[in-house]
Amino acid sequence: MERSFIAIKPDGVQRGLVAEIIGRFEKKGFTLVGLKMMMVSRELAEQHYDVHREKPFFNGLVEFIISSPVIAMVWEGEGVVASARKIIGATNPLNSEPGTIRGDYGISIGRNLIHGSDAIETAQREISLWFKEEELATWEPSLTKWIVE
Ligand code: IDP
Ligand code: MG
Repeated sequence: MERSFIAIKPDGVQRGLVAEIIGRFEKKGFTLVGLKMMMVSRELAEQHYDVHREKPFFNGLVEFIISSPVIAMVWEGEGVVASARKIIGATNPLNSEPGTIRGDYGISIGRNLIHGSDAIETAQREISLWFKEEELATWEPSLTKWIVE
C-alpha cells in the first residue's frame, strides 16, 4: 500500500496547528501508520533536504528545521503521495489555494508549516530515513470498508 512521509515543521507545532493538520489527513480517509515528535538532528535535516544542498536557502532551511520540535508522520492509502501534496498546497503559501494547509495558514515560503513527499520513490527514501521499520504500525482501520469501495 502507498505511503507518504509528512512532517509538521517547527512553525506548525509552535502555532498549535498539530491537531488541525493531522485532522485533515484523518478526515480525508488516510491511515496514520507512524507518528513521533522529535528534535531533528542537523545530520537528518541535511540528509532530508539533500536535493536542495546547493540552493541559497539550504542553510536557513536546515537551521529552521532543527530549531524546535517537528511532528514526523507516515500516512497510508491509495494515491496518498499526490493527494497529500494537494492537501498541503503550493510551496509558497501566497500561491497556495485557500482550503489547502499552506493556503489557509501561511504567508511565507520559509514558514510553510508542513512537508510532504513529492513522489512515491521520494516517500520510500524519506520514510526509511526518518523511521525504523518497527516504528511503523501495519493495521487496517475498521472504518476502511466505509471509505474505500
Ligand atoms: P516543497 O516543500 O513544497 O516540496 P521544495 O521546493 O522541496 O518545496 O523546498 C523545500 C522547502 O524549502 C520548502 O517547503 C520551503 O520551506 C523551503 N524553500 C523552498 N524554496 C524556498 C525559497 O525560495 N526561499 C526560502 N525557502 C524555500
Ligand atoms: Mg520538496
